Order: sequence, then structure tokens, then C-alpha cells
Amino acid sequence: MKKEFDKTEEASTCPFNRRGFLKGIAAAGVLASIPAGILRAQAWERIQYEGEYDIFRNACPRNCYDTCSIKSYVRNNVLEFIEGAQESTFTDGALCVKGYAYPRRVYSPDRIKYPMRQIGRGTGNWKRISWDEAMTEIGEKILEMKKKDGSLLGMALDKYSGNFGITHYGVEGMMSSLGYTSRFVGTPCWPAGIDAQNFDMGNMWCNDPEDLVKAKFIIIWGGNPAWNSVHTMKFIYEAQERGAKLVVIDPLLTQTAAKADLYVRVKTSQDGVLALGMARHIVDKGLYNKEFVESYSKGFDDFVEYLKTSVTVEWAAEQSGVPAEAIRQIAEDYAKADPATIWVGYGLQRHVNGGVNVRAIDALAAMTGNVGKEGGGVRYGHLQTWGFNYNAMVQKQPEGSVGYLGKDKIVSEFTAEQEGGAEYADRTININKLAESILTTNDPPIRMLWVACKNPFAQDFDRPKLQKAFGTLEKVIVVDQFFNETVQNADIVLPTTTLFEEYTVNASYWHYWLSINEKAIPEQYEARSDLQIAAMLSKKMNELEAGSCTFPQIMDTKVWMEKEFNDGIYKLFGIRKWQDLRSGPQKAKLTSSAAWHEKKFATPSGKYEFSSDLAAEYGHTRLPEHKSRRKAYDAFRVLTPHTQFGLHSQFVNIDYMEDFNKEPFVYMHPAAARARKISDGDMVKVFNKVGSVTVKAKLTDTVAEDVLLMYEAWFKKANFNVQNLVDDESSDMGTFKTGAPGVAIHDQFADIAKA
Ligand SMILES: Nc1nc2c(c(=O)[nH]1)N[C@H]1C(S)=C(S)[C@@H](COP(=O)(O)OP(=O)(O)OC[C@H]3O[C@@H](n4cnc5c(=O)[nH]c(N)nc54)[C@H](O)[C@@H]3O)O[C@H]1N2
Ligand SMILES: Nc1nc2c(c(=O)[nH]1)N[C@H]1C(S)=C(S)[C@@H](COP(=O)(O)OP(=O)(O)OC[C@H]3O[C@@H](n4cnc5c(=O)[nH]c(N)nc54)[C@H](O)[C@@H]3O)O[C@H]1N2
Ligand SMILES: [Mo]
Repeated sequence: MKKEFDKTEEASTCPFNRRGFLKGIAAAGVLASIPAGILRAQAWERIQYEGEYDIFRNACPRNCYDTCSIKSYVRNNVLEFIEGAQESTFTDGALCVKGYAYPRRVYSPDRIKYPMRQIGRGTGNWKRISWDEAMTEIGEKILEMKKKDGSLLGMALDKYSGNFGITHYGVEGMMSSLGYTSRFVGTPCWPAGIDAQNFDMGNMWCNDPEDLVKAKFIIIWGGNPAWNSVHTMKFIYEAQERGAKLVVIDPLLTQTAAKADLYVRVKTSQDGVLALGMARHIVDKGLYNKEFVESYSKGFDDFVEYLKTSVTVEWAAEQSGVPAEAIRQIAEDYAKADPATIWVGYGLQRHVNGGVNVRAIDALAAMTGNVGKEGGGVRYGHLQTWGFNYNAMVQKQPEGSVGYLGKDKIVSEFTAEQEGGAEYADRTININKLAESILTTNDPPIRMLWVACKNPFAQDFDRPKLQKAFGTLEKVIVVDQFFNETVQNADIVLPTTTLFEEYTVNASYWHYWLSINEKAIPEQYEARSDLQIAAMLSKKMNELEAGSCTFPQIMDTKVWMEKEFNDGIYKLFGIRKWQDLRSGPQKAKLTSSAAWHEKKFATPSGKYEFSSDLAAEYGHTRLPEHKSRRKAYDAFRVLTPHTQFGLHSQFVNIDYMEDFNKEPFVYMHPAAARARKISDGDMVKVFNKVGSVTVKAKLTDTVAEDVLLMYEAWFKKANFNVQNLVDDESSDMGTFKTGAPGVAIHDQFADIAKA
């Protein structure tokens, strides 16, 4: 069936040429492949068009380490091209390839342009409707549910990381302003590691990535920054130029590993054993830092006792697949270098033992005295620069709202804990078990789902079960920019703005820069920001039933962006007012680039805790003891990590990006392929207890013989979805700080055959 949105293609022809984009690609190529010194020496041809263009400050709001500061060039209300801000020493004047494609994304003919109603979910029979019709239909459903159930717990919000602009927490605010609702809490991303660092140190806090240049020895452990944090690579290259050694520990020979002095192929999920083996050797050799363990830590003796009774280097070698000699060598090189640093990637903790494995790695950093040191540290992430007001998020329920009679709290990893009402609270449900929860939640059941900044059909787990679960929902509303698979499973789609069409403010969970995001161009077509949509809904709700929604009915995203600032933020960044950010991003004024530089930890003891009572309280071992990995349930392990030319389900669908990344593949080892009579380029079926994926095979020895590799991504033209192979098994940690455990994304197994 021809979709109505096709009719508008002509009107949305991209109003600029590819110049800016092609420059971007050249820059990104430079970033990925040559050392930072050369990049600077080349002095990337800066674009200076002051006078010819209106110039705006923007920030990439994607869930990415780099959170780039952007300078946007607009003429006649058209965004012609963008570049990385030169003021930020992190962004350093360059964007990634995806970033340079933004103007095309804004003007993509595929954008959702109007509110639409689908006649029959999944039929593609979309009809354009007005905003007023959309809001009336939604508002009436909300009131109907309230009447039927006596509360709004039948309405659930599914939101995650589509846009991390601070004002986007207004979506949570919109829900609160309607009443007590059901909330999917936790995160699919990094919760096991967050808990691990909280048990060990009392918070997740990492060094400024720019101080990597000072490191003498760098271990990147289960991360792939050459793809996932391109801008950090220049600091690593500089450290290498100054003589640092780089070790990459990953089951895959990634592009990051290709840059290393030593690549270590570890057996997936066995990083804890490897770290414990290294720790044992460091103890045996007396190479630990006596001052640190005696003055600033708790439980080191117990840890040593555990190592001596339960861990040998030979056992670690056998379990991890890393030869004993290599374990000893890396341990000694790491312990002797000063400073030495470890970057713990998020990939490593997506396992049933991911949290405790991070704790074992933290222990290595602590026992060698590298925690609290510039150029050292165990780097995972931080939220030091996220102290905003969360004005958009904190909204009051209407008078007389009835909610969940429990003690559940809404917890977000980015915000302070939000207590529910004195008597009532929202009903919190594990975000990583979306399908299962929709199917099993009762009293009342989940009737209506509001999806914003999230693409569950591409990013959530057990897709066949999710399809079934959506079948039980009475109403599905999706707020998005493109007709993705989640939209295909909706009743109503609401078109939303891109970052260039609204005001907000953006911080990073990795570097220490703050950027303002200005509205550079008018809203395209009938797109509205999440905040504007909340205001429209509030207006309609109050028309339908006075007092049924407390959200403001008029929205100026600039005013709401202003409301997120406070004196703490101004002081931290050394600015007097937010307008100062119009002349460029600002970096936090740090007394030291090292996290925990005062060695005062936020744990109950105030010390680094090798032995954590809190961990025990949450059902884990006190010490970072070895925990077995998930038992294989099929012939091969399936890995579905992040892709180079997309960010989750975003960007791969943009036609400019297709030039780099036309189709998906399953990557497998030639020997494994031979055994299955599969040749390079064959169509194959990958299948397991969850479902199956049919895709082209590519043979490569960058993967181990027992691994099948597929990058998660949404290809507009391919019927490809890795979530047909990924179940919703939980990881060990996450509940302490994020309200729900993480998910064991990389503990999946499948078989493969010629299609
Ligand atoms: N198999 C597998 N699954 C994974 C992972 C994996 O490695 N393997 N990684 C996991 C991880 S780490 C994460 S963080 C999650 C990410 O999961 P998500 O947060 O769902 O990921 P995205 O695809 O980045 O964004 C979701 C949607 O937000 C939309 N969006 C963009 N801007 C806006 C906006 O301003 N408003 C609204 N309403 N929508 C907007 C985008 O168009 C997109 O459709 O996926 C997880 N899932
Ligand atoms: N281009 C691009 N950039 C991104 C993203 C994207 O989708 N695309 N996503 C952003 C987001 S939301 C996130 S969370 C980060 C993710 O950033 P990363 O953590 O760097 O990325 P992942 O792809 O999840 O996993 C990294 C590596 O972990 C490895 N790994 C998996 N299991 C194990 C294990 O048991 N042990 C070890 N040692 N390694 C293991 C994988 O093989 C993979 O190479 O990147 C952000 N940046
Ligand atoms: Mo993530």
C-alpha cells in the first residue's frame, strides 16, 4: 500500500549539496587513522563564513561518549552544513561521519512529517491526521483508562536514549503531570558496571579522557572506541607517540585492537578470571601499592586471601584462553607503569557476570595505586556535570491522583532519586523486560504505551515476544522521526523535531564539556519537540477534563532550557549565564583531571572497598570473586555490538550513510564456515530458541571460531534484526543504582546454516 508520506517527497528535496558532508568524511578518516599530532598539523581547513551564514551552537544529543559540540551554518532558514566546534579540545573541530550527515537527516525525504494514524497496526495504511485529532484520540483514551481502572497505571512510558538533551526529561514530566503511571526503569546500556563502581568506590567517576595523553600504559578492556568514541582516539594516539603501550582485550579483533601494541583475545565473559589471575601475579611479585591499600582501602587482606586460596595464573589462563605467560607479562607491565590506566568498555559488562567482572578490574586499578591518579584511573563513565535542575522532569500529579501503593522509586542513572508521592508512587518495571512485562503485568494491565526516544523493536530483547506483547496493547503512541519498526507497530505516530529545531543543553558521561543547543531552523513540516507535544497534550487534557493535567500548556523550549541552569552549573563551568555558551562550549573547571584525586571515596567506609557489605546486601559476593559465565544454549556465541556507521537504530537508514554501509552481514571464522559448508557471500540463516535472522555471510578471522558476529543496526531496506536472536536474560548488577538489572546482551548463542 502506498504510504501517504511518500506524496511529500518532492517538497522535501534536500536543499543543500554534499560539500559539508564530504569534508566531514575526510576529517573523520583523518581522525580514525592518523595520530593527533598530524591531525593538528594539518590544521583541518576551517570554515569561516561569518556574515554569509547565521551561525548557531548545537550539540549531538545521541547516547555516545563523545557528545560533540557542533557549529551550524544556516542560510535562509536552511541548515546547509555543520562542523565540530573548535573551542572544545575534545571535539577539536571534527565530527564523525554520522554527524556530518545530520543536514541530510534533517531534510531526509523519509522523515515523518505529520501526525498519522495507522488503520490496523503493521498494515502500513497510514492516514494523515491533525495534531488536534491526535491529541483528542490520546486524551480520550487516557480518561477512559482512568475511569475504568481508577488510576493511570495502565499507561506506561518506554523511553531511553534517543535524545539526551536535558529538557527531554520533560517526557517523564509529562507522565507525572497526568498522574501516577507505569514506568520502565533501568537501562539496557551500562547498569552492571555502574553498580560495580558504586560498590567499589561509592560512585561512577572517571578521569578526564583528555588526560589519557599522560598514561604510560593503557588497557582498553571490552570497548571499541575507534568506532564508538572516535574523538578519544587522538589522546590515545598521542600517549602512544609519547611511548605508552596500548593493550586491547576483546574477543573480537576490532579496529581499536588493530591500533594496539598487544591484542589479547579473551574468552567472552571471562574477563573477571583474567583480572583475578593478573591480581594474583601482582600479589605474588609484591608489585601492589602498599600505601594505597593500607591508607585508602578496605578489605585488601581478604582479597589477597581469596586470591591465594582460589586463584592461580594457570587456572586463569585455562578459563580465559589467555596464555599464562601473557597474563604474567601484562600484569607486570601494568603494575610497573606509572601512571597506568584501564578503560572498561560497556560491551564487557553485558553479561550474567558483567558487574562482578568490572569489580575485578577495578580491584586491579586500586591495588596498583592507579585510582585517583592523573593519567591513571579505571575509566567507565561519570555524571559529575549533570547537576541540572531537571525542571522539565519534576512535575506534580493532578490533585487526587491514585497510584501504586508501593515503595518503588523512579530512578534514573542521570538524576537524583525521585521519591514517589507520600502515599502513592509510579509503578516501576524493568526496562530490559519490556515484552515479558507487557504480557504479565496486571491490576491493571498495561493498556497504553507511550514510546519516545526509544526504538524497542530494534533495541530491545526477544523481538518475537515483543511482537506478541504489542498485540495485547490497546493503544500505542510513538514519537519519532522515521518510520522504523516500532512505528510500524503503533496506532498513532507523532513527528518530532531534530536537534536543530529546538533548544536544549547537553552534557557528556565521558568528557567534561558543556554545550548549548540552539534552535537553528524552524520546526520542519509539523514536527514538534517532546516538550511541545507534552504542552499540546496538556491543553487537550484540560479541555476534555479540567485539571486532568498539570503540565504547562504553552511551551517555549528556550525558556525551558534556561530553567535547567543553576548556580552550581555556572560555577562548575566558570560561566555567569547560559548565554556565555553561545560563544562556544565550556569545560568544567576541574581541580584535577583525576577522579577520586583526594582518595576520599563515597562508600560507607570512605575507602576503596575490595570487600563491600553493600554488594552483599544486594545478593553479590563481598569480594569480586569469580562468577561462572552463562551456560551455552547453542553451538556458537552470538555477539551483536555497536556499529561504525550508525548509532543503534539511528543514521544507518539515511541514504548518505548507505554509501558506506549498504547491507548487513554475519561475520564468521573461515574454519567454522567450512564445517557448515558455508562460503563467503552465501545467504545463511542464524537461528536459536528466540528466532532467526537470514543474512549474507562474511568470512573473517577477526572473530574466534565459536563466534557469530552481527552489528546491531536498523537497515531501512533489509529485513534484518538482531533482536530475533537476543533474549532478555539479566546481568548480575544494576538494581542498586538504576532500579533494575542490566541485560546479558552478549551471552547469546545460536546455530547457522545455508539458507
Ligand atoms: N542486540 C543489542 N541490543 C542492544 C545493544 C547491543 O549492543 N546489542 N545496545 C543497547 C544499548 S547500549 C543501548 S544504549 C540501547 C539504545 O536504545 P535506544 O535508546 O532505543 O536507541 P536509539 O536507536 O539511539 O534511539 C531510539 C529512537 O529515538 C529516536 N529519537 C531521536 N531523537 C528523538 C527526539 O528528540 N525525540 C523522540 N521522541 N525520539 C527521538 C530515534 O529516531 C530512534 O528511533 O540499545 C541496547 N540494545
Ligand atoms: N558508532 C557508534 N558509536 C557509539 C554507539 C553506536 O551504536 N555506534 N553507541 C553508543 C553507546 S549507547 C554505547 S553504550 C557505547 C558502547 O561502547 P563500547 O562499549 O565500546 O561498545 P560495544 O559495541 O557495546 O562493545 C565493545 C566491545 O566489547 C566487546 N565484548 C563483548 N563481550 C565482551 C567480553 O565478555 N569481554 C570483553 N573483553 N569484551 C567483550 C565486543 O566484542 C566489542 O568489541 O558506544 C556509544 N557510541
Ligand atoms: Mo548504550
